[in-house]
Amino acid sequence: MALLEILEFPDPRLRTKAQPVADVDDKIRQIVEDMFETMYDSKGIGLAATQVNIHQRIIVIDISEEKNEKNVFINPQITILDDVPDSYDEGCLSVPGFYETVERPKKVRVEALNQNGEAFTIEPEGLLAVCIQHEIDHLDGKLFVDYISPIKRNRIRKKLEKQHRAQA
Ligand code: GNR
Ligand code: NI
Repeated sequence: MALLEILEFPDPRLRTKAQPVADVDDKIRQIVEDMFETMYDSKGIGLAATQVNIHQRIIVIDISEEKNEKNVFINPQITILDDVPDSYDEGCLSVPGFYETVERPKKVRVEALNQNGEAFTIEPEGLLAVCIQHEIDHLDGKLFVDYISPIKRNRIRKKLEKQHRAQA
């Protein structure tokens, strides 16, 4: 078990495109466990491997109140089922303290492997659909701030850069 460091915007490593997992082995299962530990410790509902500087296509999510519903998505493939947009006030552990409304397709299908390497398909709606799309974006080097105006994005970037300088 280990807590991993979460990269913060505008760290350029968050722009890395993650590679597919070739084999769901014990090493991958260890990464998944460390990602859950890190996500729960940070009070997040999801975490993509990119955020902890591991550039493989691995996502963990738990949107339950009780924090007892682990969902693992390895090599996720997404299909938009309903292009009708749904807006949600999104936050991100890599953009701490900032929330902005983002529109995404309301209904998607996601095919992925679980931590045992077994394929499964879900058709999430609501918060789970939002979260999965947010996490898959991370694996492609994308952040929710890419959907907001450049003025707002630069304001957030400057505030976080200032915080990072103060911490250094
Ligand atoms: O903890 C998180 N909450 C959240 C709220 C609305 C939309 C998306 C998210 S994901 C975020 C954790 C995170 O940064 N995952 O990448
Ligand atoms: Ni995020």
